[in-house]
Amino acid sequence: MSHSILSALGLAETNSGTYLGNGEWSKTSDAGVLEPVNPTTGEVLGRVNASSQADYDAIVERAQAAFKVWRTTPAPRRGEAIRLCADALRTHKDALGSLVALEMGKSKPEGDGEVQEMIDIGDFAVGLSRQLYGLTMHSERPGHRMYEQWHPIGLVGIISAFNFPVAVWAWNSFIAAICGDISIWKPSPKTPLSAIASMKICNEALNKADFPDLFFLFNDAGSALAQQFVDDKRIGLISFTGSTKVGRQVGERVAQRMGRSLLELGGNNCIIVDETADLKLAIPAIVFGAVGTAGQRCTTTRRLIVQESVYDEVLAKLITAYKQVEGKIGDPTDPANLMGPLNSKEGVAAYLDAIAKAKAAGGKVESGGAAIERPGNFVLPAIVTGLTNDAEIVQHETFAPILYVMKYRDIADAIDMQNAVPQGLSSSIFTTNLKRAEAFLSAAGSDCGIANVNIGTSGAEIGGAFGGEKETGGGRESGSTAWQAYMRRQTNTINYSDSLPLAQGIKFDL
Ligand code: UN1
Repeated sequence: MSHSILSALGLAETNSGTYLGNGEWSKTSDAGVLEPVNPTTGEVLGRVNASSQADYDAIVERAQAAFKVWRTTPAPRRGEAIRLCADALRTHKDALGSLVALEMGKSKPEGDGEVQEMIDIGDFAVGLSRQLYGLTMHSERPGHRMYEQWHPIGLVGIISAFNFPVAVWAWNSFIAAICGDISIWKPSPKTPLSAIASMKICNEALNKADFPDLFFLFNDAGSALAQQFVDDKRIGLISFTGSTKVGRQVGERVAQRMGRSLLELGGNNCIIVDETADLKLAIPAIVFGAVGTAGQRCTTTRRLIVQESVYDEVLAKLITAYKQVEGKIGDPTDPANLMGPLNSKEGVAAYLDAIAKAKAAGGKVESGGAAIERPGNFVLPAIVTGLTNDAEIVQHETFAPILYVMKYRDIADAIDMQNAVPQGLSSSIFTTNLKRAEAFLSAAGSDCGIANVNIGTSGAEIGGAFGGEKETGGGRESGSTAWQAYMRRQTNTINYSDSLPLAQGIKFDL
């Protein structure tokens, strides 16, 4: 089964982890090997030869050469290149969705959904390639025109995480490409095969149509090349998705060299349910948010704050729904399953550690709370009650399906609780009360980058800007005006008069 998924995408038992451009994959075989593990069985899925220093040097040089051509290619023509990538992804959606399910461990429908996100951002990028608008200003001087334009910044470095092994690359690289940039990708060492397959699909489509190389790839056996990447002055923007701990280091180091960084770090996302909420909507939204992707989305629902008058009813309904999920945990490549394994053994250890800490702090495990006795990294999704929002474990993002359920009396307290965590990614309220919904969305409401009404915290559409505040890192990627992070803004003033008036009315008579 795993063999047929790999071979459908042209992957072999041993693969090069380095795409050098011009259809060329590096032959390096002495820079270490990555061995991604099937999280469902614990078996090694395949081997990936890591990149050498020489590979890295060649990639950056070739990317710089490609940029010289690409930066003056008309943006709508750049859009055409991405249209071809999106079309190729449509052709390979089923196979790539299966590979994501196999290697990452998310369910097959979610793996397909992740590829759909790539296709959607591709379509968005095509349209955007005709809409990289700058503003025109009225000059204070007669006979002068002022406007701004957006130019590409050059090379974009993408460091992505295992949980969205392909979509986050597409969010960054497709938008960067229509902006005129060339991107270099270092994927998670846990999901290199999904990265290699994505590169093959997109670069083959580009090569066939004689486009220059827009996307490069390297895999690092340790962290030496990744560190060099972060410190490399030739990389104008580093877009990093991962933990707050590592993201803080990346942000500091990129700032040290006056580069730009785009950080997508941890979340501690919360749903508020008030006494007017439609529970037919709220319960499935909470369950998908908390259990989907086995709790390994940065947008996963980790906290639930329920008005005290409906608390017992909501908790009972959730426990019933969790029992239904428990019957559908298994091989993620089987589309009948709702939940697969955690991606790694470390993920299981973090889950068990968080459950132990929650219990030690006085928490009660209402559902789940244990690993499942079978091969692979399977756990039962957990519901924990009895902790306060300021408990240390509740304040912490554990990348696993653990939901802390709490009570509130007044909506103002619920909003304060929602905001009282270090992270600020996604948030929702379930209510049919218009005033409460608007208060939640107001400047005095949720402090997150994403705030929703009557839908859950996860599963954002690509059309909006994606990202969050505080320890989530402040970056925005994907839709809306997130493209501006991949370009440099230039203000232009043109004098078409016969005199040289100075701004601010300054006189400087020679
Ligand atoms: C992530 O978990 O890193 O909003 C990204 C969502 C997805 C993206 C998540 N569209 O849940």
